[in-house]
Amino acid sequence: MSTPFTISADFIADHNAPLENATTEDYDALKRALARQGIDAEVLVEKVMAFGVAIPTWGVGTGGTRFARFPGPGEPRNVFEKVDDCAVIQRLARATPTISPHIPWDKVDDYTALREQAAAQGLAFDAVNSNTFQDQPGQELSYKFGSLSHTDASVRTQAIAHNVECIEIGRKLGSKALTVWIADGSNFAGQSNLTKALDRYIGSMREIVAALPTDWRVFLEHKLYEPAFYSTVISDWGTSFAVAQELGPKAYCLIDLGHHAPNVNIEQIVARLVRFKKLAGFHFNDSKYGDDDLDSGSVEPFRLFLVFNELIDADRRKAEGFAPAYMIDQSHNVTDPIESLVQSAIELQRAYAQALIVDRAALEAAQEANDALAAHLELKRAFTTDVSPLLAVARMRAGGAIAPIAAYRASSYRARKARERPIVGGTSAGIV
Ligand code: AFD
Ligand code: MN
Ligand code: MN
Repeated sequence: MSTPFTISADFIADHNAPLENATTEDYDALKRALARQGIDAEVLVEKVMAFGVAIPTWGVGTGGTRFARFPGPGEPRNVFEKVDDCAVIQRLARATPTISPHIPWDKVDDYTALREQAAAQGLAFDAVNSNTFQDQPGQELSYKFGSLSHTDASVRTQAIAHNVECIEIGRKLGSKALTVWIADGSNFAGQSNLTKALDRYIGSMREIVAALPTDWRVFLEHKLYEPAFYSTVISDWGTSFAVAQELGPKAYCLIDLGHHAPNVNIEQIVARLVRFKKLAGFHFNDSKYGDDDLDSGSVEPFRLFLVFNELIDADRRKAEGFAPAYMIDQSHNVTDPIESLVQSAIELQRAYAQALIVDRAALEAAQEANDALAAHLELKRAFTTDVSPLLAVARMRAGGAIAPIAAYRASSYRARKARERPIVGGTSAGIV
């Protein structure tokens, strides 16, 4: 088989060439403006260059809803091709050096080969996501009525074994964490004993935690509804936190931004979990109504900024045990997934850079003096600063594209993939 087409460093450099002068000019202007506020733009560029968020393997395939999925041309047909797409995202935006795999969707015979293929393109593997929310072909027992919290012990045993297998696969890939999201819950009042279901989940999770290598963590992902519509077993951060406490020092709480009721103060949840040393990290996305899995920063960029504001606050305080893992979890239904993921990674960098611009001393002084408006204006000043030139310079210095979406479109990558990857019938990405 011929080597798959990719976007080369030379192509990116050529695309950057006519844009470099204007980018530098804009950056210099921003640098001067920031210097007047006592901020060194060069330090920010370095921090932005060091920022990394993991791409979920399912994110590079077209997503869907329960109504339909409209596949795009040239979709990756297996995890090796997903890695190729992740590599292109990283080449263009230089913000996504890791991949978060999903088992069994990404199961292969040779994990060393998969790890090496990723490493050859400068990529490593982040948290492994288990899947006990679907039945797989040939699976002995069904998850229709739950998995880790199922009433039947043999179903729980099967779900535990799957998670242990995910850990084994993750070890081969170089991961250090397992993310567990379960669809367990109920659709009718009275269907499930709410206390016993949680007890059974905790019992199952204890066995999974016992199987974790010493240097591994487990991330518990809560979600208030869907696919169960009356109750879910791990419904909210409070349940997640209480369970993580019972499970001990290897268990942490993962925040998927879409997994809360509308208007919930997510940044405050971040602060709480940091305070109690239980913040695992994030599945970044955006939403309007529920678990919409829209592109990060596309609906509520200010909320995203406020989340990063809490993260920077924790980082500055050197909060004990603070080591959040960043992942994207989006479903791209109407866009080219590569474009969405490139832009989402940039939006995350933007929120991060803006949060770094907050004058922490000024903010604290206003808070201590109960000057509500001054405190708010300090955040707004940072949030309304256009850091785009700074992000562009960070990408340029890292070898990425100044204008990543334009470069991607000019490369004809998707058209090339459409020819290289003829549809073989059904993709393994699933509907997420
Ligand atoms: C579903 C869940 C959750 C999870 C993802 C991958 O809502 O966000 O992270 O599947 O397992 O979308
Ligand atoms: Mn998620
Ligand atoms: Mn979700």
